[in-house]
Amino acid sequence: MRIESIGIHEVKLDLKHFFETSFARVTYEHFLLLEVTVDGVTGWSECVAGESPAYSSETVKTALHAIEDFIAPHVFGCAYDHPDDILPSLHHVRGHNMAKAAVEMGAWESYARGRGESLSKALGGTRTEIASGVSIGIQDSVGQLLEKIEEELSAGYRRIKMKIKPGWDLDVVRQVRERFPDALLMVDANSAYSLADIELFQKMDELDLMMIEQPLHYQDMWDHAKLQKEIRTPICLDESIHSLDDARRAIEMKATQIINIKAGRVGGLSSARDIQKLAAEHDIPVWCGGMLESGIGRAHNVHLSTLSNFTLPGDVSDSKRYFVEEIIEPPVEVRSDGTIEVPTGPGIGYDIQKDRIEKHRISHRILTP
Ligand code: OSB
Ligand code: MG
Repeated sequence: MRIESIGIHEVKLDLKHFFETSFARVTYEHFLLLEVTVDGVTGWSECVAGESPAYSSETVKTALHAIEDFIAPHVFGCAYDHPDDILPSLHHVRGHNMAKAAVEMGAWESYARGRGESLSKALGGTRTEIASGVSIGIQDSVGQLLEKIEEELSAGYRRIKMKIKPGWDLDVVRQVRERFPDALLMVDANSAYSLADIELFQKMDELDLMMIEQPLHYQDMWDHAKLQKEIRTPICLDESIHSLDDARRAIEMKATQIINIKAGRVGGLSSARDIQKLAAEHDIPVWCGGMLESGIGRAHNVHLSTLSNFTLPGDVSDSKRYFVEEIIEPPVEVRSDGTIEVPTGPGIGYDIQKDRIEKHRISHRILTP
């Protein structure tokens, strides 16, 4: 395999509704789409680095810098046997997982297309449909949150994740639980708390949550292990896990009982596949996280979710919840039973709408050796 060129489209898409986490409220997404040509076949991917270094230290600009100045020049000089070889070949570039993942995922998509098989099949996935959950941001009022949850449950979603932050936590979640006694509920704190908040999480134990996602610091495992000893509700790590080794350490330390896997955060699809396998060997279930992706990143998530240890509903939901205009056809659709059918065509199996990408594009470059 030879990576011959990398096209980079920098895009901004407006969200239909703001999305608020403990760290920020966003009204649009600013991201990169990559066209990676390998042996004459072009694959598409999405870089999940955001405009600001809020979820992780990577940003759109750092990803552009890392890809243009370090990652692309290196991969152009390599002859690979398989997409699995790309991430290890970049070991001399520290960090920048989202930038590396974007290149690797584009190469994976090209690899699957070249073989005439779906990305799911190329990855070794077995599911023909995946179970879908939703992530609901912090709202302006509890009434608004209850209304949204009602809507998503009637649309068929299998589980509801609520974002929490200090001041929007126990009391809000308690009201949600009272209103929806049987729903599968979980919360995501995006690192907004510390060990000083143990009592708050002990009180949450009464609310029958499936898990608490990343309550503590974004680089921590040790304090999560300490917190887990004090509460019954399983902790699920997101921000803290960037590699197979991180996953192993978190499991050994008992810092996580469930793992949220995002290919961008862990350096690509090969790493994501390896983490779900390692987790299975320790009876740790995983699910596919989301980064408010457009259709291209969303489609990658659909295929990744078909691997065998993705046994919990993920944050991979219907395209129509997100952007004013989607850039793939058909959009990713969730059926009334809360599942998404996995496309069987080559690669991601959705058609990329280049005219729409151009319409929302703010820069474009093509990197070649
Ligand atoms: O922590 O999982 C997260 C969105 C942006 C950044 C971080 C996260 C999220 C989500 C949204 O929870 C998931 C989605 O619907 O894409
Ligand atoms: Mg999260």
